Amino acid sequence: MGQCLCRKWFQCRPPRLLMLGLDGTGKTTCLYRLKLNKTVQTIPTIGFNEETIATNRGQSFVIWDIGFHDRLRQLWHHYYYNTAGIIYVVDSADKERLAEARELLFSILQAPELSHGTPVLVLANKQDLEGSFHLTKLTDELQLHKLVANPWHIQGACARTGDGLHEGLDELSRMIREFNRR
Ligand SMILES: Nc1nc2c(ncn2[C@@H]2O[C@H](COP(=O)(O)OP(=O)(O)OP(=O)(O)O)[C@@H](O)[C@H]2O)c(=O)[nH]1
Ligand SMILES: [Mg+2]
Repeated sequence: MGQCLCRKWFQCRPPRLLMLGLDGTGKTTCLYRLKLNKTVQTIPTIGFNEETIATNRGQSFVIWDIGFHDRLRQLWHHYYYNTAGIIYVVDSADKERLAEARELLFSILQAPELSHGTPVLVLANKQDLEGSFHLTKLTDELQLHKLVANPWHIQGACARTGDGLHEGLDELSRMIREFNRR
């Protein structure tokens, strides 16, 4: 009975997206830019933030922004069940951590709950910073072409202005619709 109610509750809610990425890439700033259309002052997220966000086309998603804190990362897999899509946030100007970002992305997508085609939006955030990598370079560095089991899209973004965020979400929404049709 309890399990049945729990499943029904999940089914009534808008599809859930997980926002993941290394610490300080701007996940929380992206989330609240989408929600409030302003730049919020953030501190490293302990636990997670949850907000319901509507796309330009009126599709709603529940987005969970999960902190990167070391101990929390070991719990990430508990959130993978019933995830409609991943928003993977990268700091486009942090060239020294791109290899780490790539390894993290590939390790996330090895999880059985996500490895069967869960769509991925890579948000190349902080495009406003001088020296930030362009999308083609980031695509190479992150080796996105090796992601064959998961449809993916890379979108340049700036959480401080909101540039690219809704475009990225629209594309993720399209990939999720396509995945669900199959
Ligand atoms: N210049 C610039 N700074 C940004 C942008 N997005 C976020 N920041 C800054 O990056 C810093 C970290 O942002 P957060 O949103 O806290 O990062 P986070 O990914 O949530 O970090 P954790 O919660 O520790 O995992 C803050 O100082 C933000 O203001 C952006 O697009 N451009
Ligand atoms: Mg955060």
